[in-house]
Amino acid sequence: MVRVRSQDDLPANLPNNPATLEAIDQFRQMMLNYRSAMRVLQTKIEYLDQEYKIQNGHSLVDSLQTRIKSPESIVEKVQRKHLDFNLNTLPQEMHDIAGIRVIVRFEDDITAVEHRLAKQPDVRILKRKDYVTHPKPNGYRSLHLILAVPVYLAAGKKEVIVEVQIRTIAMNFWASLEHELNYKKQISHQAELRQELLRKADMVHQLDHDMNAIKNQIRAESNRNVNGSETD
Ligand code: 0O2
Repeated sequence: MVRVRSQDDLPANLPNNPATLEAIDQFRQMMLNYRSAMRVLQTKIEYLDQEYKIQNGHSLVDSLQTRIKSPESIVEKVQRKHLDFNLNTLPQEMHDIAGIRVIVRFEDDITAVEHRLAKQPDVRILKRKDYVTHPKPNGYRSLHLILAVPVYLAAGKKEVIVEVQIRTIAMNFWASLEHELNYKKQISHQAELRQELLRKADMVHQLDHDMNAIKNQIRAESNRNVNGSETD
């Protein structure tokens, strides 16, 4: 187990009592578990993308982002959602401490990634939130999967929860700007900007739909040509 070696490792104003030191150790171990699970899952997604490319001649994943929530952000979410700040129960209550964002080009690719992840024998899908088919009222679209991923510790196997968000490049473009608006408190005309973003969400949805249709047309034709030339 990781130990806090001395008071020197701690900020000066933190009480140096056994309960505090143990809580810090527990928090460090918890964050290590999240980092390990996230890496395991990241490797799995990279491999399934490479396998897809061998089979289909093009990539499934455009890019992949990983992040561990900072302690500040964890505390902020605990307060915002009125959760209990208890390290034993937090992993069950907050599912996005470790997060992977998978950015794909086309809407069809979202389910393709999901299906491949679902086939991984050691990954369990605990929860699925489909904001693609059912967008949030603000226009947010993305597929969220809450996954349990095994990590192997000195004490044995442990399942750790990782949130995977799968979305198109266009959905990600929209969500990153909307996220920026949420975190900027001093912006004037917030309500108007939100309305504007909601309208843009519709445009993003239409663009995703159209690009997917064009892609299907191109691929259907190129498949016909390949099959045609094989039978010639
Ligand atoms: P950050 O800064 O990205 O970490 P739940 O208790 O499950 O109902 P929760 O945990 O908020 O609610 O789950 P949800 O709705 O699946 O959201 C988890 C994460 O998805 C958020 O984490 C965001 O990253 C993203 N997300 C959800 N809704 C929106 C949205 O309306 N706009 C944008 N831009 N992102 C969204 P955090 O901790 O809120 O933020």
